[in-house]
Amino acid sequence: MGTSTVAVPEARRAVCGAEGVVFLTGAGVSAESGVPTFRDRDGLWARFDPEVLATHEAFRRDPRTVWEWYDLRRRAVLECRPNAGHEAVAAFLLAREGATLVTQNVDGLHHRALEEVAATPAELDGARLRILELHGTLFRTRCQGCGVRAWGHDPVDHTSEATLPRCEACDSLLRPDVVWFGEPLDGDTLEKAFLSATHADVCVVAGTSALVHPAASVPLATLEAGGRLVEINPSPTPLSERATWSLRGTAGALLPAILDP
Ligand code: BV8
Ligand code: ZN
Repeated sequence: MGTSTVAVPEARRAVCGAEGVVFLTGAGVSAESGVPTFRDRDGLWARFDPEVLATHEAFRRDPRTVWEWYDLRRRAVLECRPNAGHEAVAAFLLAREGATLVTQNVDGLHHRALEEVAATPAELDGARLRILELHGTLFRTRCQGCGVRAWGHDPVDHTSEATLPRCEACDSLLRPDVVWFGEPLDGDTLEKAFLSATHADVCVVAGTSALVHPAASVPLATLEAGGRLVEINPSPTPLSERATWSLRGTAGALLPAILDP
């Protein structure tokens, strides 16, 4: 397992020479865009604890505070821009039909990078289908009653329960269309993620503490099928000793170093 920068050219050769590549990204990939990660929470939502608020229990008990947190995150993310790491992955996805991106992030920055990098609408549509958002997205709501989903990033009036968004069809409370702790992930999305990981020659894991499951098990599917693992993270994680190359550095620097043509 190479951890020095000598390993970067080797990892680059493995990724660029691979038929099938699967990416797993976490909040660290968006850190350089100014989106605070979950575990080194500072400023903006230091006063909100994700492991308390990102639960159905919290939403049942206090939907107003949960919507306040998600509305704040939506507006913070809309002020951010994709960084060089997002752009390198987007360009790779567009150039390689055998590449799939599995992300835990709900900030939509991978999709925004794709829109910025894509040359034609057809290319964009093809690559979009190969982005799997395991934990949903900040920019969709889901009805608690009838399950209808809707895109949107209008500000939410969370000043009282009476002003929270409700379903036009059945008048139930709308929730953010994300997967909360203790909730199952979408079966079809999860199946596609593990299928692409199993068929990948290389898995590139970037910006995740690899603590949240089942997402953190996706790279293990590549290893168990005989593939190799490149990890990009300034700090070690539970995946580091399993990685073929565990590169200490930021996603904004190392993803372009590994992926750019
Ligand atoms: C489920 C959406 C079952 C909401 C999120 C014990 C063992 C194993 C599992 C469990 C367990 N106890 C409980 C569980 C299950 C639980 C879980 O895994 N808990 C963990 C905390 C132990 N999992 C679940 O509940 C999942 N569901 O298991 O359901 C089930 C089945 C059937 C029926 C009913 C139930 C659901 C998990 C999804 C939770 N939702 N997000 C929202 O976002 O508001 S998870 C949340 O954490 C985000 O998606 C986030 O992405 C994710 C993981 O965090 P990371 O992305 O890794 O971010 P983090 O801050 O941790 O790390 C950042 C990393 O970046 C660091 O390593 C840092 O060094 C690095 N970094 C920093 N800067 C940079 C950088 N890297 C590169 N470049 C930089 N510049
Ligand atoms: Zn409804």
